[in-house]
Amino acid sequence: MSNFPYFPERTPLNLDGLWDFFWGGDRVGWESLEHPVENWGVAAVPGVFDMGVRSAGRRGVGLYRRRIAWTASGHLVRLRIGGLGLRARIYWDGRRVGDTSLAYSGLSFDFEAGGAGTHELVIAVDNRLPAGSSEIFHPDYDFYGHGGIYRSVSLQSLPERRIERVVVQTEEVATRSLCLRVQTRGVEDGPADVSLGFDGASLQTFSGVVQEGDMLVRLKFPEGKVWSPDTPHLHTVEVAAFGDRLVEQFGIRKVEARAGRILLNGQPMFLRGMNRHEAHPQMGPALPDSVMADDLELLKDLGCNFIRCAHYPASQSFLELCDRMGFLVWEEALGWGDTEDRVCDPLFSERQEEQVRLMVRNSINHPSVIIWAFLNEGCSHLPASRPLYERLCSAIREEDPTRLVTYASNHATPGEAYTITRTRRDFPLEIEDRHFDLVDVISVNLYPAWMTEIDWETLHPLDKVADRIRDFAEFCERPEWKDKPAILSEIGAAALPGWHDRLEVAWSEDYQARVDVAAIEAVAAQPRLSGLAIWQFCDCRSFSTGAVVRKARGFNSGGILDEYRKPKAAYAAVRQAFSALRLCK
Ligand code: ADA
Repeated sequence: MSNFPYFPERTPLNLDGLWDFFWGGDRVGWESLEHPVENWGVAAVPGVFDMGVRSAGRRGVGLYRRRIAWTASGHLVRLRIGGLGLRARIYWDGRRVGDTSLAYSGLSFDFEAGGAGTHELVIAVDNRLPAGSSEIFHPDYDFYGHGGIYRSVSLQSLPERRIERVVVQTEEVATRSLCLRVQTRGVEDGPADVSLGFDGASLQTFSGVVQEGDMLVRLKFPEGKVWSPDTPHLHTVEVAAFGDRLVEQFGIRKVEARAGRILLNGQPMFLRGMNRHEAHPQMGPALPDSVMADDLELLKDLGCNFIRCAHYPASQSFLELCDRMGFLVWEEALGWGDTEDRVCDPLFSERQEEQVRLMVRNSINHPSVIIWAFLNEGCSHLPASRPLYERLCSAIREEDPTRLVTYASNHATPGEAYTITRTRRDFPLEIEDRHFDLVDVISVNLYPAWMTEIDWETLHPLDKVADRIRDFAEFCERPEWKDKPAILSEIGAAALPGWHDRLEVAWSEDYQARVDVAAIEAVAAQPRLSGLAIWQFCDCRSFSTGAVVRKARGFNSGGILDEYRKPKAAYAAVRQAFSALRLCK
C-alpha cells in the first residue's frame, strides 16, 4: 500500500485483509442488494476471485463485505480503492453510494457515513466481459480481464473544509525553486495562510490567496537534493491549513522534450526499458508489494532505467517503489487496439477522459513518472479518431503541463507491397499515423522479424530489425518531426519458456534473445532515437479465444522471464546488451 498522500487527522483506516465474500454469479448482487445473501465465504483484499482452484475462469458478480466499527465523529467519509476490475457498485449500510466501470483506476468515493458506529460496506464486483463500444475494457485486449479488488482499500473521514492534494512541481532545478499548488475543497476564495515544512522540519507559515480553490506557494528549498535514476532522492512536505493536514512525497527534477531529445534535469536521456504488465498467474494484477519490489530488482539487474506500464494506470505502490529505486516511468490509461466505433462513441470518450484525468491526479507527485500515455495501438491512422486524441492530450496537459504526452502507435508497417515482394528498399516503412503533431514524444510499436517480415526463406531475418529502425529514424528526421523525441515503445519477439531449438527458429528462447539484442543494438545505433522498451518483462495471461487466439498457452509469451519470473535466454542477452549501452549512452 502506498504511503502518500498521508492525512494524519483523518483517522485513516486500512481495509486490506480478509473480507466476507459471496459468489453471486449471474444471479445476485448487481442491480441491488435486496436479494437475501447467506453462506458468506471469505476472500482476500487485494485479490482476484477468478484464479482460485475452484474459481478459475468464472465470470459474474462477487460481493465483498466488511463490517466497520467507525469511531470518527464526522459524517462525511472517503473510500479509496486503488484499482479493481472490471466494474463495481459500492453499498454503505445497504445504500448505493458509488459506481465505476473504470477498471484499474485509483478511485475515491465520498459519501455520508452516518457518524460513529458499526457500518456495513459491500463492494459488488462484476467481471462479466462487457460488450459494446462504450466499455473501456474489451475481451479482444491481449491481457486477461480479472475480477476482483486488485489494490488496497482504505477509508478516511473527510472534513468539509479540506486540502485535497498538494501538487509539488519543480520550477528550476539549479535553484531548487518549487511551486506548491495547495488544492482545497470547501474553502472560500481570498487571502489565506498555510503552514508547511520539509522532511519533518517544523512548519513555517506562508500567506497567499486561494483562487478557484487553489493556492500557489512559490519557494526555494536550498537543502533539497535532486532526483534522478542514479540519485533517487525523495523529500516530504507537510502542509497544514484550513483545519486539515497532509504529507506528500516528491522529487526535485524536471522533464523536457527539446531539440529531439528527452531531457531530465537538462541532460539528454537514453531510455533502456521494458514493457511490464501487472500480472502473475495466481494473483492476476493483485500483486503484493514484495513481488513488485522483486520485479524492480530484476529490472535494475537488467540495467533498465525505464518502464512502460502497459496498458493501464499503475498501482501507487509500484510508482512509489519506482520513485525510491530510480526508474523513469511511462504511465498509460486503459486501452488496447481500440477501433473506430469505440473512439467515436461519446461514452467511451467520456470514460477515457475521466480515466486520464484520474491517472494524472493520482500520480502527479511521483518523480519517476515522466510520460503520460493513452490508447495503446488505437486507430490513430484514421481521421475519425482525431477528436478523441485531441481531447485526451488537452485533458492531460490541463491537469499537468510538466510531463510529456504520447501514445504508442502501431501504424508504422512495412506495407502490403512489401509482404508480396519482400524487398525492403523499394518499399520502406509506411507510417500512416495522423496524430504525431499532438504529442511530445513519437512512440511506435514495431515488430520486424517477429510479427512482420518473417521471411520464410531466411531462417533469421534479423537484418530487418536494423532496416526498419533506420526507416523510423529517417522518418523522424523530417522537418515536421525533427524536434520531437522518438522512441520504440515496443519491439521484441515471443518465446515459449524452456523451448530451445538447434535451428533457433521463431518461438524458441534462442530466437527471442537474438531479436531483442538486435533491437537494442539497432536503436542505439540511431542517434535520432531516444530509447526503447522491449516487449516485455514477463509473460502474462491473456485470452485464449477470440481475437487473440494465437496466444500459445493462453499467455502473451513476449516475456524475457516467464510468468513466474524464471529467466529465459533473452534475460542474460538483454542484460549484456543494456550493460554495453550504459557505457556509451
Ligand atoms: C501489441 C500490443 C501488446 C502485445 C503485443 C503482442 O503490440 O501493444 O500489448 O499484445 O502486440 O505480443 O502481440
